Amino acid sequence: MNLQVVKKFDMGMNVGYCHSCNVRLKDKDGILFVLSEGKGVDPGEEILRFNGISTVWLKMFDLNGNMLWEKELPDGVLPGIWFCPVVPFDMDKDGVDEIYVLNNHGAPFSFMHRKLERWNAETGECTGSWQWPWNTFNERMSLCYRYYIIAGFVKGEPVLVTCQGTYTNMYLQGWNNNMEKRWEIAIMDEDGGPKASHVTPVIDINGDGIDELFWGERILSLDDGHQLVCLAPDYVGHSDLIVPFLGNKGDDDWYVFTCREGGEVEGQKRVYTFRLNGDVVWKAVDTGHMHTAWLANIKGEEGSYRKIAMTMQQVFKPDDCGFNHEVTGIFYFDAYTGEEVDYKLPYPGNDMFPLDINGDGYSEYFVVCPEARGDILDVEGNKIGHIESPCINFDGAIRFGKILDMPGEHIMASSTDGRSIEIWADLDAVDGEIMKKRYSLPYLNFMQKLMATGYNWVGSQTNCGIY
Ligand SMILES: [Ca+2]
Ligand SMILES: [Ca+2]
Ligand SMILES: [Ca+2]
Repeated sequence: MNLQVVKKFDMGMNVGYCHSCNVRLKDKDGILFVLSEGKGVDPGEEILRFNGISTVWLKMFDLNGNMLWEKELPDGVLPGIWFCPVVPFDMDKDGVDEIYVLNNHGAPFSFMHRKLERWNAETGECTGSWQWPWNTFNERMSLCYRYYIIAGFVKGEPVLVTCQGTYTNMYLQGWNNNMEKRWEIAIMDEDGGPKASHVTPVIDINGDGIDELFWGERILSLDDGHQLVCLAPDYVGHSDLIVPFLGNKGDDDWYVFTCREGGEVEGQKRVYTFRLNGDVVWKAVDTGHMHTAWLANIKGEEGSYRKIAMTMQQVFKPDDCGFNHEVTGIFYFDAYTGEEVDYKLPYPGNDMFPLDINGDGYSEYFVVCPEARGDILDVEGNKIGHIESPCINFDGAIRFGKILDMPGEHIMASSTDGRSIEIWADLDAVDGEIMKKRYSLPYLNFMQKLMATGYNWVGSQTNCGIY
């Protein structure tokens, strides 16, 4: 493995909070960074603090590290993924993305001045502004400021989706390319059923040319917002993660892996894998808040690829600053059968992110716990590399996947001085059959546009899911 910094973007400021997404510019690709010098905040009542935050900047770079433009957002925009989602998307079909930004020209909690804005990706100029829906006005803060911007295609036509709410009432609107409202749905708390996930996979799951949005354990059509299937009508809660993945046993059928955070009731499990019709393939873990999860490819018998699922169970413990997450269990399962796998790694699974850096089809791990921060492990847990970065955390620029058009999967992280963002790649990587299959679908490459909305960047949704 020859792990090197292959791209570097100088932010000209300390990087505290940062998200980014891949952008198609006029004649080249670029990356848009959404960052601030201070910390990011979450609308959760127990954890939102103003101390240590600063204004949000948008900075557009080409892939040679040249900054094309930068703009400081008004101080009403709080630096947090739920307050300020940003999505690049070519709605007018001229081959160049526009940037869709949730801006706020008023006070931090304003509804009146909160606008969906369209910016020119080449110049940063604002070319359109629309009132952001007030749907969650009467909710408490944690419920009210959970905003997403999502995008996808309906038979080649771009559809933008705006969303409000995650845990109770949820409102989604689909927009045509002239920003005429195409559809609108409301999923009300009182109607029961699953709530949203923090991640938003968009993929044409049934091959009819219409993208579907995985909205928690519901699959919604981007065409008209209707629900194709509710995977678990009897589940009333939200899901940390929802991951569509394909069978690798020759059947090439879709599975959907999910783990649940809320809605715990006796008789239901906390970790599920479904078929697309809602049939349960396997389920596991009786109780608890399943806080993170991923899928990885490990070595099976005779060098075969064995897909496993990790999930972490935790409890909230109040502390001096809000609350902490105390890990109460880490589980590994065979992703197809749910059989518990005796898989040993040197660090807790929730402190590691799987990705295929060298392209050989097996996962490597990027470690984020303090004692080994930045280490790269092979699939058996041996250290094979290291990335020196001080800001490897959930606010600090982290992103995975085929970020660039290069072999292997890549890691984005902040530089040692904390003022640049770097992309690391293995210069010896060669894409094997699994990698080629994984990226033969448009899904993961398209999701790199949705990395500055929701928690999509955590595990980058998720590299090892597809194959
Ligand atoms: Ca365009
Ligand atoms: Ca479809
Ligand atoms: Ca690998």
